[in-house]
Amino acid sequence: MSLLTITKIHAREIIDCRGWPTVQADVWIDGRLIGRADVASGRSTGSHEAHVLLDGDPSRYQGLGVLKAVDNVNNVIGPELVGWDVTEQRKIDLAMIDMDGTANKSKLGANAILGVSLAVARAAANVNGVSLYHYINPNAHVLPVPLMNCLNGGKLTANELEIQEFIFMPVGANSYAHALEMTTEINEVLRDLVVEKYGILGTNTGDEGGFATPMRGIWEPFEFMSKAVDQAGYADDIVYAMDLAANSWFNQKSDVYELDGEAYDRDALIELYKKVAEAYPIVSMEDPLHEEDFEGFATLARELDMQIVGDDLFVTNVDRLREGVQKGAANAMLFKVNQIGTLSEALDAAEFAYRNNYGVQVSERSGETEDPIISDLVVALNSGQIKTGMPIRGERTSKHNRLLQIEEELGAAGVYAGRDFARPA
Ligand code: 2PG
Ligand code: MG
Repeated sequence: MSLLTITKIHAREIIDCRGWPTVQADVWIDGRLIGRADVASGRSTGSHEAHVLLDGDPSRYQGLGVLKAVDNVNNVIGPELVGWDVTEQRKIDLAMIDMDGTANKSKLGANAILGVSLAVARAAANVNGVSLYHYINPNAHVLPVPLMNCLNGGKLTANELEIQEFIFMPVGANSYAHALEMTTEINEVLRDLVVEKYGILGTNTGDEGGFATPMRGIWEPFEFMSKAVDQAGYADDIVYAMDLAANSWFNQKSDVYELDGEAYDRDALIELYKKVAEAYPIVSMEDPLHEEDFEGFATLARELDMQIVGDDLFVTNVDRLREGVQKGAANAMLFKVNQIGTLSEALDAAEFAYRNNYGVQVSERSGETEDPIISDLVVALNSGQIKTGMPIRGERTSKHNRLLQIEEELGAAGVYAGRDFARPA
């Protein structure tokens, strides 16, 4: 037995920021607990994501318990991996894929497999005495631009706004710390503007910390955001983005998008996007069309001079991304480890994206825990951009605070991506 040998793997059921159960996994090396990781979960999920194994037992957590997934770690995966070298990430991930044997990890559960995969990576970094981002990539050095989704709608709030996330990006900041400073100042102005028009209840927040104000349509949120940015004095430093999560307001039966009382076919919606992009400096749109419309995503990538990100479209899956690349659909991939279920496969997808000149945007899930692992992953990937919620809820602040630590750790070697967020130099 070497000092790198896994001696025990143990999982437990914990809760995420919605109070829903999820998996936490521990990896022991040489008789000591060395690595721990939590699994995040989505609410506005793509239909091609890896399978989250839930108990379905209505007597606990309305069926949302994850004791079966926990049991699969403790009694199936764990015993099999005892004796393995913790630094063999890829072999371990492949072994779990093999043990599961299904295309979407539905037997053991992507939540079980991912918990182990991430905890193994953490343990390997810790046993080597280095930060996780550095363990994954010794050349990691890019601090990402945070995508601040300050006005929220869709499935992540209780308002009528169809579009899920209205985002500002502090590209003119000179560091991550400076980006956070700008963010807070802008958000406080935005809060005042919201209260002025909608009263204090308008500042209740959604799952990711943005205001869930009863706004409507696509124009009003931009009016508010740009006013807040102007008043805060940052007009030259801020650009805008959206996660439209268009699946959730696409009517499959009638093949139209239903937005603020109007029905748009694909072409009409693209025309609307063009108009909004003429009026505001929008640099990135995620899921502007429904998850099967590769053709429409290709039109957008051709006709709009901005980043088009596939989330539900690609689900961090190399096969979906390959189809996208072949068709010229979008030009960036959202990176969510739990969409695919192992760290190795998610890294494969990012590498495939880069090789085909697609950008990579690392993302939170709406159901997060305090575990800041995506902050290490975004730096490891030198991706240049992270979507991780407004820094006003604990499960979101943990990511921002981890990035502040990493920025300090990297010191002069670190570079804030700024305006190069889509393709950091
Ligand atoms: C998204 C996310 C996170 P969820 O659609 O991008 O912002 O939501 O985790 O619910 O899929
Ligand atoms: Mg999304």
